[in-house]
Amino acid sequence: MVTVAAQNFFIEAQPYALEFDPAATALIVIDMQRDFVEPGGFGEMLGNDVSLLRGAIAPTIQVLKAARETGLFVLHTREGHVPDLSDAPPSKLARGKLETGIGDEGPMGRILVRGEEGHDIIPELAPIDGEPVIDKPGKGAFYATDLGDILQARNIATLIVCGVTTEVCVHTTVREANDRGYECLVLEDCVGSYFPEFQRVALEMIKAQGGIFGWVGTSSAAISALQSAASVAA
Ligand code: C5J
Repeated sequence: MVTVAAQNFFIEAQPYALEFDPAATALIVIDMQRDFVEPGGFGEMLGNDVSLLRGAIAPTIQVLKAARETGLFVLHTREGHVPDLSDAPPSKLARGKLETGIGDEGPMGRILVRGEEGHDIIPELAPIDGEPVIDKPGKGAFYATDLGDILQARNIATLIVCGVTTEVCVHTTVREANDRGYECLVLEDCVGSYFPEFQRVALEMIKAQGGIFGWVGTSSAAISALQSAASVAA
């Protein structure tokens, strides 16, 4: 791993290239949990085809590798609740009138409950030592978490965002981050939705109107920018 220098680089993106300082940039991987990506979890209980999310895994592995090699700060999030569900609003528990819903026993343990198998990040994208894992009860990663404090302590200004689902937890987090002054780049092939139309429109919404709440790019553009930063720092 190299130590990143305080110097600016560009990532090709839409609506225009995003200037970033690797020392002030973090990669955040949102909710790549078994509950969303594997059969038998929350995603499937909602009636979704979870295989639709799996396309985001391979490019995210490559982005994670490049980020780690560049010395970028990497964080992960997980959506879930404490075992007594006291951090889950009754409205969330009731939503969908599910036969098997949040807190109920499923094939990977209790659905969306911390400490259960389904709540784990998938092994392909497992965090390594030093990478914070933010446990969040909501869709946004800033709500009821210490994410804001962690980012501030490191003077982070830019977030590169991967994860699921594009129109729910990725969107909510990016909107929260944008309102707090962060510049967010969402990597289109590293985010996934159960609904192809939502994927397309959610990405359009981010970059529309001059980048109303962020940028959209690709894993290959991000990796090549990170590699340039790593080669300068080496
Ligand atoms: C959802 C998420 N879709 N991580 N959560 O309920 O997007």
